Amino acid sequence: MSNENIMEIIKESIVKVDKDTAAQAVENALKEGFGPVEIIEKGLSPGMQKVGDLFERGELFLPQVMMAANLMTGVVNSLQEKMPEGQSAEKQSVVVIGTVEGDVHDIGKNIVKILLSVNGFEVHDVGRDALLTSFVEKAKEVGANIVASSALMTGTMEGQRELETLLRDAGIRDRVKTMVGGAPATEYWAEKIGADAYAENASEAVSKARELTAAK
Ligand code: B12
Repeated sequence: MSNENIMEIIKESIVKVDKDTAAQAVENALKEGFGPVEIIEKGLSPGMQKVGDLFERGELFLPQVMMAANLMTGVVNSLQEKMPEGQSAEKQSVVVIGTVEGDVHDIGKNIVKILLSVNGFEVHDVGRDALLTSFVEKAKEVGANIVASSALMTGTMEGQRELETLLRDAGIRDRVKTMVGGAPATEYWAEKIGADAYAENASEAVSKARELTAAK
C-alpha cells in the first residue's frame, strides 16, 4: 500500500463513516511509520474537509456530518495516547483555549489542545460554545500566558474580536498573548482584531505558541 494510498483510505473512511476501515487503516499507517500528527493532518482532517464540502453541496446531511465528526473525535482521542511527550521546556507556559460563544465546533480546538499538551504546555480548556467571559475568568484564575480561541463560523469569529476587548477591559491584555484559529480565521483577521498570532493548523499552533512565550 503506497503512502498516499493509506492517507486516502483514512480520508475516505471518515467521509463514509466507516469505523472498522478507519481503525484498520490508522493501525496500518502507524505500523508503516506515520506519526499520529501526520495521520491527523494528512488523513483525518482532509476527510473532515471533504465532509464539509459535500455538506455544502447538499450531498451530505447534518446527521452524517455529526457521525463523521464523532468518528474523527474517537480516532483523534485514540491517537493521543500514541503521541510522544515533547520537551517540557515550556511547562510553565499556561494556555487557556476554547471555542467561542455560539459555536459548537470543537474538533479542531481539541486537536490544538492535545498537541499543545503533549508539547509541554499546561492547557486549560473552557470548552465549546464558551462564554467569552469564561476565557477571561479562566485566564485570570490560572495566570495564563496565552489565550487561544477557535471559531468555525463567520458569524462567531466576531467573538474573537470581542475577546480582545474583554481582556483589555479586565486589565490583563498586556499580560497575555492571544492566538486565533479556526477555518474562517486568517493572518489578516488576527492583525485586524489585534490578536498576537494566527495558526492554520495544530502543528503551526504549537510553533506559534512557542514563539509567543519566548517573546514574553
Ligand atoms: C464537523 C462539522 C460540524 C459538526 C461539529 C462537531 C464538533 N464536535 O465539532 C456539527 C454537525 C455539530 C456541526 C454543526 C453546525 N455546523 Co458545522 N461543520 C462541520 C465541518 C464539516 C467540519 C469542521 C471540522 O471539524 N473540521 C476539521 C478540523 C480538524 O478542522 P478545523 O476545525 O478547521 O481546525 C483546524 C484549524 O482550523 C486549526 N484551529 C482550529 N481551532 C483553532 C484554534 C486556535 C487557537 C488555533 C491557533 C488553530 C485552530 O487547527 C485545527 C487542526 O488543524 C465544517 C466544514 C469545514 N470545512 O470546516 C462545517 C461548518 C463549519 N459548519 C457550518 C454550519 C453552518 C453548521 C451549523 C449552523 C449547521 C446547522 N444548519 O445547524 C451547525 C452549527 C451549530 C453551532 N451553533 O455551532 C458551516 C459554517 C459556515 C460559516 N462560514 O459560517 C461549515 C463551514 C459548513 C458549510 N460549508 O456550510 N458542524
